[in-house]
Amino acid sequence: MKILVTGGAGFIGGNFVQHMLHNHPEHSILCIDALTYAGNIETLATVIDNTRFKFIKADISDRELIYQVFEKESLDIVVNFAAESHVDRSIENPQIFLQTNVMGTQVLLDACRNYGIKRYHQVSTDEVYGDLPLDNPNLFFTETSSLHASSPYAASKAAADLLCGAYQRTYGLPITISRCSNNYGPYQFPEKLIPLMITNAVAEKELPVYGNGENIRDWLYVEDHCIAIDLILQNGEIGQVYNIGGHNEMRNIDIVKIILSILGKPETLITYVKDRKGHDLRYAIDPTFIHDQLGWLPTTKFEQGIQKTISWYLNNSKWWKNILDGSYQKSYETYMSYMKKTVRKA
Ligand code: NAD
Ligand code: TDX
Repeated sequence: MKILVTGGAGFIGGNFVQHMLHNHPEHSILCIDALTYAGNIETLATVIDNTRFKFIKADISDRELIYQVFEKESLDIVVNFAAESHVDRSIENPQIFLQTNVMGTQVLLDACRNYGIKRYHQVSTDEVYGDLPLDNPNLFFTETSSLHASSPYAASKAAADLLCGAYQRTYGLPITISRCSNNYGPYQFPEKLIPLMITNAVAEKELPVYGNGENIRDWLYVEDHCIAIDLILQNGEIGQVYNIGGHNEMRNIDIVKIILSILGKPETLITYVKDRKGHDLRYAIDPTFIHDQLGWLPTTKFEQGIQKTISWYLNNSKWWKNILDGSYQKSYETYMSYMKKTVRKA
């Protein structure tokens, strides 16, 4: 099978590309990514020479270019990770979120209609359900919970999900959707809670905790998310939404304290700052459906996952330091000149 992975130079997409190439020698992967501020070709360093992997720099909302890609490559499956993904940025500037997350998804769906694919999978988020109260731990999001997006980011993801559902029903497109809780692990851009806290703690900089730090997120190790999507591609039911989460709810402040403790840094680095506008209180996924239907369960416990993640950031400081000093944005040109060199040699 030939799989198009969009957004593969980002955090989860990059982990998914590695997961698929490693576990499925029968598949080849074409990755397209616009290399926005969140995309980093260095995330794909371990696969760039793989003969079953190819990278094209492209914006999913560029209809002409995307159609050219579909025309040229005989694609079987599309997995759409490409998105503007940071809630705080969506509060500052919602426009690009609608452009990429909604219009970009529509271009991909239209391309799938025109060129025929076996499966389109939309990578969505639990944020489309809004939030849950802090004082009722028995409430969880299920696949039938109603959509109540709080941030422009969440609204754009919910809009894309509705579009996917509509294309499935109206045009019979073979679509599946997954809605996952907060991911953590290697290659996450250091603007999100866990990598920001790790990299700031290493540098002994302040750790900004929004509000009182009591908001709750349901953390999932990124490899477990990749395994779930892999299973949905293999055995998922067309038209179905799958919630993915690990029953691993934690308060932000507790996460920050764990990171400081593992790194041996003082809690005096914690700085309480102004709360995020519209800040969702609690996310919590009920993963019963994907467990019953596809046998999926998360395998990495938080205690192991956070140790592995911190070790990864300590052992790969070049990856995130290149981001912090901006030099990662020159990596694509280096990659291109490397590719030209290998073509000339051949
Ligand atoms: P990320 O920001 O790390 O990566 C996004 C990637 O998409 C980047 O490589 C970026 O260059 C690329 N991209 C952005 N706009 C593009 C465009 N117009 N065309 C092509 N590529 C473009 O995001 P992530 O955390 O890896 O999230 C991946 C997907 O998973 C997103 O759809 C997100 O909504 C969803 N999700 C993320 C989480 C999480 O905790 N990170 C949880 C649930 C769902
Ligand atoms: O500096 C910070 N301080 C802080 O207290 C940051 C960056 C975050 N926070 C809080 C806000 C949230 O309650 O930590 C929590 C997690 O924040 P983010 O890492 O920004 O994630 P979140 O807003 O929960 O959204 C994430 O999960 C769902 C991803 O970014 C989304 O792409 C995904 O859909």
